[in-house]
Amino acid sequence: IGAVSTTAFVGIGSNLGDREAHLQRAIELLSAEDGIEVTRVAEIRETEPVGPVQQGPFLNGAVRVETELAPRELLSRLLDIEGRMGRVRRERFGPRTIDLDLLLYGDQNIDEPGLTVPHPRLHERRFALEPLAELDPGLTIPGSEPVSALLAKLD
Ligand code: PH2
Ligand code: MG
Ligand code: MG
Repeated sequence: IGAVSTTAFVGIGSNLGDREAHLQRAIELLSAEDGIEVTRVAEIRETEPVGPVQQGPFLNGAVRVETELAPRELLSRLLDIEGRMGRVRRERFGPRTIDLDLLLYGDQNIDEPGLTVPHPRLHERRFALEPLAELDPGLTIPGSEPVSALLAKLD
């Protein structure tokens, strides 16, 4: 009660199994967490896999949350939900049933072992920037540029 709340953005993705069900379930579990309120959900989109691994297409989305949790605690809830949903970590950047990434936490820039915010690859990833722009068209990435400008550069 009375805790200060911060607006944060979480990216979600899946490219294994019932991808849509995984995204919906992840959003439900996020909403059910104490200290996290999901305030807006971006449309889910199908995206071609980006990165070094050949794999199937993703469904990607993002949510805006209001949270009383510190960044570390929020991150650990995301990882906990991934675990509860049965995510098994195999190769880096490889296929996954569910991926919850902390994209932005207020206007903070954080660079600690295991916790980099804004997400380090956000700037180059259309599949993360587009849902962010939908959630908040005027959003600027702390320490960087408006999401709209970053998207324009990817064109
Ligand atoms: N996640 C990755 C690697 N590549 N490609 C798309 N389209 N969507 C993702 O969520 C994604 C990816 C590793 O986190
Ligand atoms: Mg990811
Ligand atoms: Mg991840």
